[in-house]
Amino acid sequence: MRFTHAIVRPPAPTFAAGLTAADLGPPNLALALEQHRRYCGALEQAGLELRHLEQDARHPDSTFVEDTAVLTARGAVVTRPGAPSRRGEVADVERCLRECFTDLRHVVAPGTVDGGDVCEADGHFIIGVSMRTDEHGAAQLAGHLADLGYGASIVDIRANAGLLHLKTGLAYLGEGVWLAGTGARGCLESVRGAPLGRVIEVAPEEAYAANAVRVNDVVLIAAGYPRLAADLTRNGIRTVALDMSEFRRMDGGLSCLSLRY
Ligand code: CIR
Repeated sequence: MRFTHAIVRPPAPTFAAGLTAADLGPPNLALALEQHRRYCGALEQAGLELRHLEQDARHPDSTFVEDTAVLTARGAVVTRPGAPSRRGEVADVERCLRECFTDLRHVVAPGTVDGGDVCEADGHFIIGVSMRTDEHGAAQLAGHLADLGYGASIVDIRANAGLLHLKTGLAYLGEGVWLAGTGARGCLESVRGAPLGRVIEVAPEEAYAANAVRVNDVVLIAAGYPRLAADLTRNGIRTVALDMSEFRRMDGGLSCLSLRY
């Protein structure tokens, strides 16, 4: 699907206080802001008009806007993030979504969903039950998507300790092509209804790079993962590499920094 817009939010002054298990040391805020600016530039270059939310110091993880909603061409679903410290992030995002989506739905308690657990492939949505997304939330989201006319498959990724979210290890690049880390590849086998052409495997030492994102004619990838970059080029896929070092320290990847629609 072609995107025309994206919602983004720069990292907050409190960014270093966010949730992380990465053990890579605290992020440098100035560098994170610079990397975020470049990320925004790449989205604009890919043809998107950006809606910038203001920094939110009350929510250190608020730059990871992807987790707060699931956007489709027919409507939007505001999530209820699995981490209690992140629940308040949805208010500003919802306000922004109200201006562009007439059909706006919600995941409600006790369900939880993080948008990072939702991978769309040509109108079919794979929803990962994870540390953050639970069965109630996944079922609610699948119901909303069915109402909007979309199919969904629910997969359980909890046995995969390396996956915070489904999209930590899986990306759909369009035209039946997937990117999958070793832990996430198996998810695709149980999925019915999603286009399954080629799977490009991400080497274990480049696992972080599996969180890539297709934006119109290009695929944004994290800089510093030469094997994956070469594999994509060999497959005729145009890539744009972006430095993500400071977001990686906070367990965040490329897809989490925007909500595309
Ligand atoms: C968190 O743990 O919630 C944030 N520090 C990182 C969220 C990354 N989001 C994503 O992968 N969709």
